Amino acid sequence: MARKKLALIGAGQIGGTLAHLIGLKELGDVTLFDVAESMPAGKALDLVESSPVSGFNAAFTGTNDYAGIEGADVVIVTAGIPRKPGMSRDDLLNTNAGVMKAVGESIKRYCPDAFVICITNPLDAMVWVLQQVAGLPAQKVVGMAGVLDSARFRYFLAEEFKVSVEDVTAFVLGGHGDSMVPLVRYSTVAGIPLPDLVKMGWTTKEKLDSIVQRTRDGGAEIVSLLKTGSAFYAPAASAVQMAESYLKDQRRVLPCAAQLTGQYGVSGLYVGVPTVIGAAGVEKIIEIELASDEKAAFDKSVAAVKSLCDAVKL
Ligand code: TXD
Repeated sequence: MARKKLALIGAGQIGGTLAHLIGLKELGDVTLFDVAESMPAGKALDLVESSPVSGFNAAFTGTNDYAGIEGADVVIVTAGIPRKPGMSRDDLLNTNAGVMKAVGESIKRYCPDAFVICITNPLDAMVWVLQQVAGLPAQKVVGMAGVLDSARFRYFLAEEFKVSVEDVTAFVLGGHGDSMVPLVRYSTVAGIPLPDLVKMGWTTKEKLDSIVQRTRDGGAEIVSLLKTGSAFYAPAASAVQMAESYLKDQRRVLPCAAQLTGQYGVSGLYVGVPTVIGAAGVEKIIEIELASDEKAAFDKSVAAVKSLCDAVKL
């Protein structure tokens, strides 16, 4: 069977890390695209020269011509500008919306059957623009944020409980912004919900609240430490997990920005919700029962996403 093809639109910090992880997991051939002259070709060559050492077989190419993404099975979009210290995710809105328009038109032209994962910020608005411009079915276009936000939440919880990160599950709903909704009630250590762990004396409500806030501020914490650029290792690992679930039909239950068509009382917006990702893309949107305070927080997050989308000028 021919190797799959993954096109990475944006070959910067996340794009290069995506390519490396895809190679190490031998998910398929990789085409890196960027507007930066010859940089994608340089990264592709450097990466594929690592293949004899790391033991993977794949063709890696870099291009400044969108035609290079022709026939891609998966497209991962990081094109645009990242945040600088003091900038909010929302400050990137119209610059990156313009980039998404060009990217969407190229996907429509060269690989309309692809599964598209958008990473570019402000994520919930960018994936919405991308799907509209590309004209692909909504179940084939998702945003990566929830896997990253829940990974951060899971890591902080594992640190607090001194248990393996693999035994911590976490639920994060809503937009990829300060209003994201980490759901304590549905997050667990080996199936034991966090509220029970408080009763068992493993932690306190105050500690959990500070972990929730640190999760919300996860991106800003990295940005302030790096001084230039934003997080890229965990975002790349998160998007690769989504791509792998699609390519291998794993049907992972992953929090993604998916287009809602009435679920949670929302229509026509992309919001972070639990989804099942398989060979058909978003195969299911899981609609959980929210308590009144959780619903209020979710609705606030949806309102923040809507105001971002309303502010997009294409
Ligand atoms: O969870 C999430 N979704 C977020 C997303 C997590 C972290 C970072 N988040 C966002 O991803 C970030 O705010 C940016 O919007 C993207 C990409 O972040 P990255 O750190 O990879 O940014 P870089 O290193 O600046 O890479 C962006 C590349 C860069 O090489 C530019 O030359 C290229 O995008 N670029 C373009 N490529 C194609 N077409 C156009 N128009 C273009 N403009 C810039």
